[in-house]
Amino acid sequence: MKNIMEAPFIREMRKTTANMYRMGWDERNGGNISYLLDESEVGEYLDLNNVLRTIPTGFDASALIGKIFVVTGTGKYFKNIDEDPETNLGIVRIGKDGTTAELLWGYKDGGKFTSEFPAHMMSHIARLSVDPAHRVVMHSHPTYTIAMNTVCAVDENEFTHKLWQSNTEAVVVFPDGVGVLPCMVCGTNEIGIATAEKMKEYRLVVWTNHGIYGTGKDMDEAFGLIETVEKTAQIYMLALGQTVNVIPDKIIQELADLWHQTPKAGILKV
Ligand code: 2HA
Ligand code: ZN
Repeated sequence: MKNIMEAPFIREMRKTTANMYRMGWDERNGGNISYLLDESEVGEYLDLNNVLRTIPTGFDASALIGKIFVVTGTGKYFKNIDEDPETNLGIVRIGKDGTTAELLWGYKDGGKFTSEFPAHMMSHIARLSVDPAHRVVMHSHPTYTIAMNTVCAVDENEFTHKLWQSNTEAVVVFPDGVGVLPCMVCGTNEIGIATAEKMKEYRLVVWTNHGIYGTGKDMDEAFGLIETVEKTAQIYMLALGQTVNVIPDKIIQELADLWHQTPKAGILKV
């Protein structure tokens, strides 16, 4: 058996969560990540027959039976993951009943996965249904994204348009736009269901007054999506009330054309 601390997926979790903390996106226990792993790769590091304990999921995850994820722990700080991955992270497999998770490694202090586990798992199901290469769900509290969401209507076409108008990178990085949910109680199955519904259409979903979800086929894609929204929201907020130049719709369309992207329909007037 190889040393799990050397596993690429554990290194990636340590590096990414440390980065997100330093970006100022994940204060205290804010934020969570789940990453769908390849069973044969995990099998190089762990005995897949050795279930340490089982944890109820609280919802039906039948669509993910047998799938293995590394997931950040509830109440745990991104700041601390790098120095103690085995306490702050866990590797879980969705059990045969679809309503329990089998702990294979981690949560060493008796802990469990993030309170946003329903939103994560339901989002994985939704993204896998439209993109079989999908792997990562990342949730975070980036400051300017939350600020911009505070001053904009809960209207995903309008929010997406404002982002595309503020930074020429935006339409190229997220031509599919940003979904927006109204303010809801977090940590519930209800917000999970609502998030997953949006995830059938979007890789990015804003939770009003709370934060953002980014998804992708790897850590770079999910991180890069959130990073680009946050950078653009920062530009928007720094210029708020004094904006003179916004990117015209014709240029937004031409940027998308240049990079062979199709902007979400119904936003641009060209
Ligand atoms: O786990 O970010 O949404 C802390 C959170 C809850
Ligand atoms: Zn949160």
